[in-house]
Amino acid sequence: MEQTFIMVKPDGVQRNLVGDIVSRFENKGYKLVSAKLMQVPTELAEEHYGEHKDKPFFGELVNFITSGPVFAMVWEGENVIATARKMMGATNPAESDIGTIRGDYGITVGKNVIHGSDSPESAEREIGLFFPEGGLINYTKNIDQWVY
Ligand code: ABT
Ligand code: MG
Repeated sequence: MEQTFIMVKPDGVQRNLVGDIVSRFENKGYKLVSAKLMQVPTELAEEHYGEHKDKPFFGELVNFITSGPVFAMVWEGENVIATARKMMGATNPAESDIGTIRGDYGITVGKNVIHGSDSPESAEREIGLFFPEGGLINYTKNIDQWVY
């Protein structure tokens, strides 16, 4: 089953948006297979954003993502990579539709609340970078067992 890397960025953690963002993915029907609150080391930030290393905003981007804890997650489900990007909305919150995470909570492109892998290759790479220990949980959900 497809998996993607989703991260609530430092602005989202500071603004208490972790619960809402987790709820959106749960309510959509996706399955959480790993999660942790972590401080991103500078080397990991530079590696994660390697594709932007020659851009003028690279330094600011690395400073931002290492400025406080992030909430790193792996979500699983059919078409989760592309659907998560739709749920997040456009990179620039000024252009994200209302109803998307960035459209509802973001204002500027430099601090856009959430990250999600943009392709299967990125997902595999980013899950490896942020969860090098592996240990993604393989389990089946059975709501009927708990609802009477
Ligand atoms: P990420 O999920 O952070 O990768 O964002 P997304 O994939 O939607 O957008 P990309 B293009 O990968 O942007 C990466 C980060 O760079 C920031 N950025 C981007 C700027 O600050 N200025 C710019 O002009 C552009 C194009 C936005 C993204 N992250 N943050 N935080
Ligand atoms: Mg990106």
